[in-house]
Amino acid sequence: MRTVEEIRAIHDQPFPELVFQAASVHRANWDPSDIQFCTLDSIKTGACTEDCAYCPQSARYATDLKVEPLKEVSRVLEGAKAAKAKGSTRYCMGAAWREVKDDANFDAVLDMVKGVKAEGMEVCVTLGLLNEDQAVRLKDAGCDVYNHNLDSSREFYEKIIHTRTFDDRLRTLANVRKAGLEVCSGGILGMGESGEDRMHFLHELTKLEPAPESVPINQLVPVAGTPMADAEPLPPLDLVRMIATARILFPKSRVRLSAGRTSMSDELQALCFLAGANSLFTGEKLLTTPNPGDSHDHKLVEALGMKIETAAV
Ligand code: SAM
Ligand code: DTB
Ligand code: SF4
Repeated sequence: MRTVEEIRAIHDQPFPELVFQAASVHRANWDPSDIQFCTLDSIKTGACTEDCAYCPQSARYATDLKVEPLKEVSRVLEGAKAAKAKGSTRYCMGAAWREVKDDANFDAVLDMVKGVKAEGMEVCVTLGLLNEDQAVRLKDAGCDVYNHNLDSSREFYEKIIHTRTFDDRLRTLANVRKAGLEVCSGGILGMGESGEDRMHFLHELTKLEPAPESVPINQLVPVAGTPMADAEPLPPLDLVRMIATARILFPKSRVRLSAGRTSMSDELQALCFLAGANSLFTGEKLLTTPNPGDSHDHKLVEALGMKIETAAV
């Protein structure tokens, strides 16, 4: 495992060296022309008890958000079919919950998992904290992946979230692993974290063993009403450096260029692909905020002569 200093040395290389190294690692492990399309579905929206300072779904902030209870299973399956028709091979269902409870809602989520799996898609869910038994139930229902982000360094995490701890997050990730699910874990950039926080965040991710199969890198989507509404925009080259460093640290993982793409130029996204990003969230919406949309993404992939990955891996 690399030290924080070693990670910083990778990250701080001259930009051409860094991107070349990342691109070399990328092509040694993946087809660099391939891009995975994943689609998000917010199956339960808003009214969350947590106080995550970046999140429009927290009940504590006055955001312009329509709160919605758990979606019906049939509506979720319609969404999955539509996403598949547009090239998506992974369907990721997110709930604004602090934690999973053993109730009828969880039973309904298990039915959603079974239904999406039956469509032949990779199934991912992100439901907050969970215990080992709940992780096993997800696995048994056919779930492939659990998303649970570390979000930032331990130190910065504890400044922006007070209703649970970094160690709670790590415990959930351990439960996910024990159940044999794949791990999807990454974070958010542009929240006001320091460069040091970013290095410690990556270091925490490298401490997960085995490595997460996917690493989503989100750029903060600043939402009016949240404490981060006026955060300074992330310098675009900072994003590319973090994508490239993640690619080098996680050669065999998917590095997903996640939230924040509506404020990125096509050229910036192309640079991220060159630096090793090989997965996107597609569709008109992320969970609650806008996303570039299918026609934009199909055009972008075509303009770059890249190809959408066709089958779930
Ligand atoms: N409630 C569950 C949890 O927190 O684990 C699952 C859903 S939560 C919305 C999933 C992830 O979305 C968070 O971990 C965070 O990384 C990301 N996220 C939330 N709000 C965001 C924002 N405004 N900009 C970028 N990413 C955001
Ligand atoms: C992840 O890392 N990013 C996605 C997914 N995992 C669940 C969520 C992004 C949410 C952005 C803010 C919103 O749309 O509410
Ligand atoms: Fe709730 Fe998840 Fe948003 Fe935090 S990130 S407020 S836990 S939905």
